[in-house]
Amino acid sequence: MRLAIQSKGRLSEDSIQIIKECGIKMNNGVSKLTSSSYNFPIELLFLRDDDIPDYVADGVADIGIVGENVAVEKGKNIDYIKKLGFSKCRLSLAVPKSVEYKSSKYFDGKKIATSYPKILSDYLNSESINAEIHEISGSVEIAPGIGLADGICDIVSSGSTLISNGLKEVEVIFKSEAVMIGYQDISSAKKAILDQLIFRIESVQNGKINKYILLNAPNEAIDEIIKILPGMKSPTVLPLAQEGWSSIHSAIKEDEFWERIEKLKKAGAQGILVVPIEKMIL
Ligand code: PRT
Ligand code: ZN
Repeated sequence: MRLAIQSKGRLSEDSIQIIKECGIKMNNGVSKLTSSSYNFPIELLFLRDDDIPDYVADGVADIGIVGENVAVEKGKNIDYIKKLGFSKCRLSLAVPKSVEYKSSKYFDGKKIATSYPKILSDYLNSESINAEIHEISGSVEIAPGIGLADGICDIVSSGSTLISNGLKEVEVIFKSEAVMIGYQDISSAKKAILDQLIFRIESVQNGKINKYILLNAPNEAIDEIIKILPGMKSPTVLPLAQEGWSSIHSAIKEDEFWERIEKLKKAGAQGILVVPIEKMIL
């Protein structure tokens, strides 16, 4: 099965990382274009991100990892398999900071520079705004300053590029993150490999959002503590060497941890340890 990933850029490192975390080991081949694995039936194809949707739509690559912004902009016939949680960004409209902006109606009759004409025109149509789209391929943020456009539609992450170009973000029109896309007519043999890969990716993702928690508590407190800990099924309770005390083990979502910790302490928990989980199979 062929997986297309970005050869060099913002998506590359995390795309390779996800493969590594799935236990897939790559051969150090001589080719800069492809690399195959010696312990999983997969071959990586290194491409420019803009080309990935085309390769996947044509079935030259069976799956690919690309920003949703690029996948949707290309508008190809591809399957959206899975969001991957990295390279999060947004596509936003921005105007010079001196503009008194009240609503998206501001853009009626205006000129907007962007590298994302499709996503922008879908947005403008949905808002019934009649604006002129000026497509440029790079350095979109300088367009208003040189008189090329009244506003821009571009990728924003921290927002510092906009600020340093005297612009302000006024509308978020699309939210993006890295996604796995797939060829629509994938063979059943490759689909089986893909299912294995997805299973591994989900195990890694579940591991990342959960923590393993261990704590000690007097036996009288066990029932209450178990109510506070959601756990995978039910927490493990092991007797401690000290009479009348137990150790309780469970998994807890990282974002639930801080709100529950106070309750656990009040219920009598002591010596609380929270450790990372590498993989979690539900
Ligand atoms: O060479 P190739 O064509 O493969 O790469 P590329 O230069 O087209 O893409 P690359 O590597 O820059 O980005 C790949 C993907 O990363 C994008 O398609 C997005 O899905 C995602 N991504 C996440 C970003 C950003 N964050 C980002 N901040 N892509 C671009 N930016 C740029 C943006 O264009 C703007 O110039 O960063 C600037 C804004 O950043 P802030 O932090 O100043 O707001
Ligand atoms: Zn690109």
